[in-house]
Amino acid sequence: MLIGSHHSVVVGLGRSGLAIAEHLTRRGEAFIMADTRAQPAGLDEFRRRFPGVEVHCGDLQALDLQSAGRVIVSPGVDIRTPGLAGIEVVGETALFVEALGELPQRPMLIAITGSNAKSTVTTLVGDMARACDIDVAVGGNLGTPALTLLSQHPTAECFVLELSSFQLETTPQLGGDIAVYLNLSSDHLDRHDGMAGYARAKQQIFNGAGVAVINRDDPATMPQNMAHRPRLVSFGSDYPDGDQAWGLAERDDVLWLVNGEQAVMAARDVLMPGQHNLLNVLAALAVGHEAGWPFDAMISTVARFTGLAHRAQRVADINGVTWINDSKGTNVGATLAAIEGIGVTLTGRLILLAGGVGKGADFTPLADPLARHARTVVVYGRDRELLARALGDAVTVVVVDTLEQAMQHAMGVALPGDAVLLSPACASLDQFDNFEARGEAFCAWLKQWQSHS
Ligand code: UMA
Ligand code: ADP
Repeated sequence: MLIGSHHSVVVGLGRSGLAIAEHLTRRGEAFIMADTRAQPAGLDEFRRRFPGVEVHCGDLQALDLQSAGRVIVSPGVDIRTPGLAGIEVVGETALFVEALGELPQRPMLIAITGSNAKSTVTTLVGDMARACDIDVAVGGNLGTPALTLLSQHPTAECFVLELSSFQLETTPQLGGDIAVYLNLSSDHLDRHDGMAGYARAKQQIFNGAGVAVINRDDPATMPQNMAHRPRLVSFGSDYPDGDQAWGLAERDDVLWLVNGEQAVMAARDVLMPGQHNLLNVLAALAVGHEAGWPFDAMISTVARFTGLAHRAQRVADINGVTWINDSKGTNVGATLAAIEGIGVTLTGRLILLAGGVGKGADFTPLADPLARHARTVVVYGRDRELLARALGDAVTVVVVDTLEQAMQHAMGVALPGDAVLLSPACASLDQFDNFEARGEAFCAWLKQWQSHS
């Protein structure tokens, strides 16, 4: 298909593609929609909503993308796809940034990335803003595309965006007033030519940033671009040095979240379990403080925030054993944080349930913390043998087929004071539709078990 330079091409007919299509239509800009699948799910609806727009389905090499005005790709589309490779592309977030700059009064932009904890911190920051009576719009990778947020909340004072590496990779100049980089661990390596490419994409969070909020415990979160130095604010698990730093400190046997010398709130008032969640709260407080929001409203928001479903959520207490649903633990970094974060809080030991699709990850970093905190690891699903081989020298490993069998085994071996933790370190797709379905199956089985006992 021949494309004129006055036509943009939008690739990916999903949520981002629809948001881009609506945005370009509002601006009266001509575009063609493309999707590499022969029958993308939203095709009929798209044709109904955009009757005049040409749609191309299938191989992108059939399109002459070189001559297109702009090529705008959805985050799920690999920029190395044949036909796209070598062509300059932007993403939906880049269009959002452009549109934000055209507003008469530019709202505040808070951008949050990291391998793990993005959704938790983004949601908490959004809740804090609302508690401070800020007109705020919250979305991005969390669910609602940034351009949709902008059309729904044209007068918002503040946008809080969760951004994935895929979204950052196609956003050359983000310009966040506050840019937050929570942590880096291995994930999505198939999309970024390995760890270096993944880390490079994440660093784009700092392009044009005013303030960088970084993690002192994770040096990979430091801005690397020497040509642009945002002001640094840090959080970490140690005692913070100065008022640009947030951390943890014990005072009279009580653990506090502190900002420099100032004790801000007691750790026991944080409802989400585990030390990793204290770090998440520190990051959110640091953001809110930089945004100029008052402490009292932020602290009471934290004290009400129970966390998101499927993220280290306590879901049952049966005969003194706590059952924790961390089904969103789909990579080694998340499971590591759950083991360390929850393990230290127990009087007993952990029984970890792990397994599914390992995405080629190296599971050996889990061995040491499991040796310290676990009674048993029960592995199930497609990559159970890989997990068993990586962990078997450090801890007792039991191999079963399904999550339900893993739960049955855990029920038999757990002692009062223990916690059974579902944090699979793997994707769920071999046995479930998604991580939510896996977490719901875990909770449903527990309910059924409780009603029969
Ligand atoms: N498509 C192609 N070719 C491909 C891949 C996809 O044409 O090679 C097409 C599909 O046929 C489909 C469309 O692209 O029609 C889907 O686009 P998409 O995969 O970019 O998904 P969206 O619906 O636009 O949702 C995206 C994010 N999805 C991904 O990054 C994979 C959503 O994050 C995000 O909420 C949404 O934009 C709004 O910003 C989801 C996600 O899984 C939750 N994110 C990853 C994660 O959190 O780990 C990064
Ligand atoms: P994301 O949006 O980055 O996937 P979520 O908030 O959905 O982040 O959490 C994903 C997983 O990461 C969950 O298993 C959660 O328990 C775990 N997690 C939460 N906080 C941290 C942290 N500070 N470090 C590592 N993992 C974490």
